[in-house]
Order: sequence, then structure tokens, then C-alpha cells
Amino acid sequence: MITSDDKKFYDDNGYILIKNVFTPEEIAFLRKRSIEIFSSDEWKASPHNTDRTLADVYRYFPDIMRVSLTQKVVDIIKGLLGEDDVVLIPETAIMKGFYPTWHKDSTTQEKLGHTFHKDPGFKMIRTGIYFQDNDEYGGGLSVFAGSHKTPDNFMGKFPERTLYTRILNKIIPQKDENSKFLNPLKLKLVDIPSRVGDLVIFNFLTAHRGTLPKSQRIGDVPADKTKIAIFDIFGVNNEYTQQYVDFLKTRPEGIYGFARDRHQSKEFDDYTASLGLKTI
Ligand SMILES: O=C(O)CCC(=O)C(=O)O
Repeated sequence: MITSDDKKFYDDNGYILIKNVFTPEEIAFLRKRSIEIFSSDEWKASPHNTDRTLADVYRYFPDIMRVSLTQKVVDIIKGLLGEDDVVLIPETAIMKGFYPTWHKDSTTQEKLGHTFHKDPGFKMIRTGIYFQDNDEYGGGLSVFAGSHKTPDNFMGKFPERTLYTRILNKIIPQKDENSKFLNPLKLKLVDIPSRVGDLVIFNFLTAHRGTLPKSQRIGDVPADKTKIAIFDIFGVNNEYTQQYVDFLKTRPEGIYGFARDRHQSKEFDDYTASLGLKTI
């Protein structure tokens, strides 16, 4: 399913868009079900969730797992990693209304002094299934192509988006691509043009952000376009992936409580094993 051209594109650019991995009906189900969970008390199934973020989703919501985590997805990941012995990291999350700013997924650990992700043996990959198109309202992912091979330039203090910077940006548009701070090596900024049904895949070390609405005002996004997505992380079954999972357990943020306090689910264990995935 993954061709050598796909793998080369992913290895060179640090991301890839795989079209039509899911049917529109499957994504409609995931969107409707997520809204139902967030707008009822169901999100409280885990004490570590919030009404905008569900963590360790599959152990609590196997109906979601059976739609978003399929053999097709696992085969794509194994093809891109070039390995059959792959671990599903216990960090599956559904997020609603989130537009995180530029970062690498290794930025936090690097700020805390970890370096294991710099070893060539560190091979982790992230998937995003977006429950809406990436259009004028955002709803998908933006990346700096090739940034998985460059040093992390987000280690310093990040300039905040304030009313002043937004007004300035309206008068003299400052493109992120041209920012010396965000893009010192002048890499290509790609708003990945994902549509409902597509699978967005990016290297754990790729600089990325949630694509902003074109108006730059998140408040302008209509309710039926609210950004909702599910993210998974996979790693080659080796010591570096284990070190990442150990690091997760040390994260102080409330949402990371799931990593220390694992919910048990035989359905999850059996299902992931049937897909040929390891879990830690
Ligand atoms: O919200 C997105 O589109 C990207 C998510 C993200 O950047 C993250 O969770 O690290």
C-alpha cells in the first residue's frame, strides 16, 4: 500500500497525506460521537480528560478505536517506518477547538533536558485524522517541510499573539514562512490540504501547528466547522520509544495522568494484538 515513492516523500519531507483512508460515513461517525462525548458527561469517563481533550481514548471508547485504528492504518505506518515491530504509544487523544502554535512534539522533552529523540534510532510517527476539511476555517495541519532533520528552533521564548501583533499583522501581513524566528532555515510552509477521509502523517520531529483560519480569528469558525481530530503516535519497538513512554509518565500536566494511571481494557489489548501492534 505504501510505495517506495511515498516512503521517500515522507523521509524527505517529514510528513505525508494519504488520501481516502476512511469513508465519509466513518468520519461522520467519529465527529458525531466526539461531539456527543464532549457535550455530555461521557468525557468524565477518565479523571484525566477535559471537556476539550480526551486522553488514552481507545481504552475508554472502543467504538472509536474500531473505526479510527484499522489494519489499513497500521499497514501504512509499518510501511513508512520500514519496520514490522511497532508500538502504539499510550497517548491517543481527541482534541476539540485546538489550534496549537508552532512546535515539534519533542520540544517539551528537549526543554526538560532529554536528548534521546536526537539518536538516529528514535523512530516515531504521528497520525492525525481530522474530522473536517482543512479549508478557510483551518481544521488541519501545517508543517515546515523537512524540519524533522533540522535543530529545534522553538526552544527559546515564543512571541505571543497579542491584540497588537494581530492588528499589526492585519496592516502588514507577517507570514510565518518569512519569520526568522519560526523558520530560520527558510523551509517551505505547507498547509496540508486534507479532506474528510484522509490520513495526515508526520514525523515526531517535524515542526507543525494547527492550520489557522484564514481570517486568523478562531472565533469566526462556525460551530459546524469546529476543529476536532484524533491523534495517534506509533514508534519502532526499541529503547528510544520506551524512553519516550517513560518520559510521558513524568509529565506534570493533569491530562498526562493517564500515563501513570493506566486504565485496563481487555478489548483494547485483544484488538491491538489482532492488528499486529505492541502496546507498552
Ligand atoms: O491540532 C493540530 O492540528 C495539531 C496537534 C498538535 O500540534 C499537537 O497535539 O501536538
